[in-house]
Amino acid sequence: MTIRLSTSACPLDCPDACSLDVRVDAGKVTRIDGNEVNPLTQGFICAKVRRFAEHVYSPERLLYPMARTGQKGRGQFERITWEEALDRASYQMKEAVRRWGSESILPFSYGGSNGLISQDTTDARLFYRLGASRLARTVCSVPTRLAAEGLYGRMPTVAVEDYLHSRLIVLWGVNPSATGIHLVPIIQQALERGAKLVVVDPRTTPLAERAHLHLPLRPGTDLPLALGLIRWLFAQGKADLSFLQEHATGVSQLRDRAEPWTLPRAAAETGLRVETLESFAQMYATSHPAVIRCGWGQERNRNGGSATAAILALPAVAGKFGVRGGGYTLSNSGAFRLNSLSAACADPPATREINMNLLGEVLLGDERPPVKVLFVYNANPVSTLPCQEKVRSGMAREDLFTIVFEQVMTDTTAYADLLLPATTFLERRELSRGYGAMVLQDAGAVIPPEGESRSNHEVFAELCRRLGLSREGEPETDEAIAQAILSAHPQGNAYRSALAERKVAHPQTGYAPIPFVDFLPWTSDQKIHLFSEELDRIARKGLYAYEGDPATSRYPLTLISPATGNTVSSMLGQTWKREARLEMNPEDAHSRGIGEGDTVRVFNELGEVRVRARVSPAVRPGVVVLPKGLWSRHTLNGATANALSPDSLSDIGGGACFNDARVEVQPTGTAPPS
Ligand SMILES: Nc1nc2c(c(=O)[nH]1)N[C@H]1C(S)=C(S)[C@@H](COP(=O)(O)OP(=O)(O)OC[C@H]3O[C@@H](n4cnc5c(=O)[nH]c(N)nc54)[C@H](O)[C@@H]3O)O[C@H]1N2
Ligand SMILES: Nc1nc2c(c(=O)[nH]1)N[C@H]1C(S)=C(S)[C@@H](COP(=O)(O)OP(=O)(O)OC[C@H]3O[C@@H](n4cnc5c(=O)[nH]c(N)nc54)[C@H](O)[C@@H]3O)O[C@H]1N2
Ligand code: SF4
Ligand SMILES: [Mo]
Repeated sequence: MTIRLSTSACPLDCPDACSLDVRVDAGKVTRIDGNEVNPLTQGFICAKVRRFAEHVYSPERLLYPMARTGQKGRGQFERITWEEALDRASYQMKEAVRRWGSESILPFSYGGSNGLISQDTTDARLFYRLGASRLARTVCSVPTRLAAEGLYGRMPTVAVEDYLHSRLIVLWGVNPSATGIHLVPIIQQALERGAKLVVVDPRTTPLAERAHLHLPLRPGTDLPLALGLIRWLFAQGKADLSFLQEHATGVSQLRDRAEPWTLPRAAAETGLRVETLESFAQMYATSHPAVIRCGWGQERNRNGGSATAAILALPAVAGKFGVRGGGYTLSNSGAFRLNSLSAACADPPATREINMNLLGEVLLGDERPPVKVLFVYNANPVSTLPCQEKVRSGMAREDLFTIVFEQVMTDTTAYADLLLPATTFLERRELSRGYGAMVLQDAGAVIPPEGESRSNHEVFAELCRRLGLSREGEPETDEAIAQAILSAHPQGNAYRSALAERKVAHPQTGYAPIPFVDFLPWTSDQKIHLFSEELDRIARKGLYAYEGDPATSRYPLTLISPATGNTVSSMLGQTWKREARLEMNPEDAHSRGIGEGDTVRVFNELGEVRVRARVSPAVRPGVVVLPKGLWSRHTLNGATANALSPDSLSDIGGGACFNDARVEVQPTGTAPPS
């Protein structure tokens, strides 16, 4: 039996971008582990990717193109050839252009792969040149990205390895134990060296249990908390005025907007005690170096953009930059300044833009032209979008032609007219860039494609050819696309030789650069814009303006849906066999007559989910938790948290409000005796 050891890189939607060792026995992947190519990986990876072979060889793997035979939503298909599939796809797109105009085509993609080759290359070329509607990819990280861009121009942020040097680590709206596991041992070591840990999260996450201070605030109240801290820093003479003088603009406007948020008022709004806020403020003011790991939990509500901007303003106001382990961490995806789009020769046309959070609304509404062809790839909208019932009804429309390009059968594939089988990252080349770890990796295929699966760039290049949209000499193969992406960057050659020598490249700034030592903000004037005019212009009610809690007496509980270690968004959901639980505080459970394991109805005006309850003090009163990324099979009635999340939008950037659902919970049955 032949055994081969190959290296690869994980391109899944996760900040850590692990470097991998893959063992292949007789052509099959038998073992996946971490190696040391990406220094952050440190030789270990998450359980999900260790078991990724279960996904590659899943009984639910899509191996051939298929066409719908039964009713929409039933998931009945027959095998067809690629030739037929591509003919049908091309025909449907051409017909849509002819009958309703090119904007009746909507490409729909998001986070299946964060690799640079499989998104925004030949796919963009196809849809841009067709003149299709454009998709605003708002389901995640738009408010955080815009806030970081507005204040700091998306400069690279503190490398998580440098947390070893921090004396205070603040985890704000982030749960690394599930969503970026390589930070956990680093925090552990920092704690052993005497660092303090603060966690701002409505739930007692595993790291909140070990924190010196946990602020279980009401969801959506991060803005008053951050502004309260900012006001306090100024009022107590703890703001670093000389740093601000030298490096920041907009200081007085920020102070004005923070002025109403005294600590007692911020405490009342966040549902925390004033003493807790005071302790936090004192710890933050007096600890050096101090770092804030800002996550995404706080962005997914009506105040998400301003809240993130205010959190990111804190290290500037308190003068935390300029030392190793001081400042903040958010996404580092901008650090490489690589751009697939330009390399693919794809220029966005001025066509209609559709906010992906409103997919259900758009499919059901009277938009002109109506969406007639929906092309889904790298995404699982039935599982991951708000207003799930609307998305389902929209996708069930008989006059909508839906193409789903996927690796496995999902809740979304059930609505397809045409199914195209996609390769996984082990079956194709990928150029992967981390958004936490500052690494770029180029990994070839480790095994041949399963069945007839094909990679994204290949299929979209072929569709371009069939529709007469290809141009001579443009990059079409993985090699040509990878080279074009690297060549489009002034440092491309340096990246290329680093990849050849060490299998990994780091950005120009270095692997773990120190903000304000190694570079200044990437804004036009290299200053921090604490009151970005642009953010103030685009924010719904102006920058740092707080919108109050939309809870009603009918739906008094806030439902949040954080990530778990079982899936990456919804990906790998088919390998997770257990029933999901609704977590609720004992106070909320007992007042409703709900006990551990009882079946409950979680509902609001948008829908209803039936699950069993887990009664736990790990979630604060007034908040209930159903995980992100669930599939139909994980609940008792087939609906998931997104059946309850609204399609209202965040203050900045039209982001999703997954953590802004208001619900009521009722018991429907008691647990069977165990
Ligand atoms: N295993 C695994 N890893 C992942 C993912 C996954 O699904 N599974 N998803 C990947 C993706 S796509 C992303 S975007 C990142 C997300 O990474 P994280 O931001 O860490 O993920 P979340 O679980 O969405 O949110 C983090 C925390 O925010 C808390 N939270 C909810 N509402 C609020 C609020 O209003 N304020 C504050 N302060 N906290 C709040 C939640 O309780 C949760 O513990 O993780 C990536 N990594
Ligand atoms: N309730 C709730 N919902 C949420 C969130 C939440 O916090 N709460 N978080 C949101 C967040 S942070 C995100 S990022 C979104 C993610 O939303 P999506 O991007 O829709 O979710 P994924 O589960 O990543 O779906 C990616 C799909 O692409 C497929 N895929 C993977 N690689 C490839 C490939 O190379 N080619 C093709 N054609 N397909 C591929 C995978 O099999 C998977 O089914 O979900 C959001 N949904
Ligand atoms: S999902 Fe994250 S932790 Fe798991 S292997 Fe990929 S990059 Fe590493
Ligand atoms: Mo995300």
